[in-house]
Amino acid sequence: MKHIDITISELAFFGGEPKFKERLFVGRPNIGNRDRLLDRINDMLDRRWLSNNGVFVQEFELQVAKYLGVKHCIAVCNGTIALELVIRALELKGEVIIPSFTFIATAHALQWQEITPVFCDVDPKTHTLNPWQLESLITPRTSGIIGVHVWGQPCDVETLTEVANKHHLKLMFDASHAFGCSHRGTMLGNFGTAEVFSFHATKFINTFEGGAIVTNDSELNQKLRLMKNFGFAGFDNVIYLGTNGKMSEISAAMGLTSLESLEEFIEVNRHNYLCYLEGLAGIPGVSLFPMNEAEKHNYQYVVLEIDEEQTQVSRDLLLKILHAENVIARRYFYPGCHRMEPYRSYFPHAGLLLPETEKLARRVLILPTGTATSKADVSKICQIIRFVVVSQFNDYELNSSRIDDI
Ligand code: T4K
Repeated sequence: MKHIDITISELAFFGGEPKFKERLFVGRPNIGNRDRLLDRINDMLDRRWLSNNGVFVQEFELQVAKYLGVKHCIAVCNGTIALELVIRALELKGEVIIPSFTFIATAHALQWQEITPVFCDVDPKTHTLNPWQLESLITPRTSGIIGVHVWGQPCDVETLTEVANKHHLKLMFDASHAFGCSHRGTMLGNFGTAEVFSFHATKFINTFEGGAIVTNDSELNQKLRLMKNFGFAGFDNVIYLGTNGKMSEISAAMGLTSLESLEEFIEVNRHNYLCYLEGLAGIPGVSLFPMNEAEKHNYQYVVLEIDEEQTQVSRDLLLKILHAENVIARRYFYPGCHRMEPYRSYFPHAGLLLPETEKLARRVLILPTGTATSKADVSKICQIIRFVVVSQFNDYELNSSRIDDI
């Protein structure tokens, strides 16, 4: 690991030159084999078939289903529409229990259909739904549960399934982060009645914009296929209420190209993760969310947890210092869905039942990874963090009002 010398005054936060000339982003897209992509785009143009269940979409659906070992894959235009479609197809209504510690789309997909998201706390170890608290939130209006495999970490699917069965609730999963991850040897995508993936540009497998629903339920598959295409069953024949959730051919072309490099992307992510682990080892109060090496994982989110009492440097100060160095780290999912509109106005006291979510939202920082992030980048990021937390920074007479001013 190449060592860089840093002094306080050289930090960009205090007016020094940023350590990175170009900004380093979380969620920089993986591109894959450009020639393969361009060939596919040329084929698509030659065929003059750009959308509506074209050959690339069909091939993409087959490959995703095969990879996950699931019966049906329905490719759609993004992960949010995928959630909305499943919620509607399962006839969820009234209240649905979800974690507040998730991307806002999980909550919005419900509220959009006038279903109330009821926010449940998460287990601080796994960052996923706490099934024990969940049971206490069930009311006569509850119709379902949406677990989120946040960071690709599987929910406690066994307990959630038990609770759902016991109370006759529908169970689905938002697996937006979890393509390529397994639970007890089975690929995520096989749990609940249906699971939803996002293939947004920022995901390690991307279709520019895109998503997919996977299910082993053949009846649900038929229904979803109608729903994503306005309810059309052949020319001029609408037999169901639907919307436009179709994936385009150019998206599927990108998806197929992405899938060809899947193992390589995972290897790069894993390598970066291990470099972060090594580079951050031993810094008091700084830890990386652990990845279970016994399972398949995509390693697409590098999740740093800052214990402010130990570091004496707040997560938000560290964020500002990294941003000044052109490392655009992110605070997913600050401040928690319950503190965002419209939920903040609807449920102003929701935070009282969400202590772990509130703590997590204050301690998590996501660091750049993926094919656009090199080993040298990771090393430099780690050294900045180490310097800020461990070395002279703590001795430096930095008064807090000065930090607040920035
Ligand atoms: N459920 C969960 C649990 C999710 O995490 C998400 C999406 C969904 C549902 C909904 O799926 P989609 O409908 O999006 O398919 C980003 C993504 O936009 C979002 O897809 C993702 N989760 C979320 C975790 O991260 P933002 O608000 O951070 O987006 P944005 O545009 O700031 O992008 C993040 C960074 O990526 C930027 O700093 C710049 C970089 N970037 C982005 C794009 C689009 C690039 O370098 N190149 C690009 O082309 O939400």
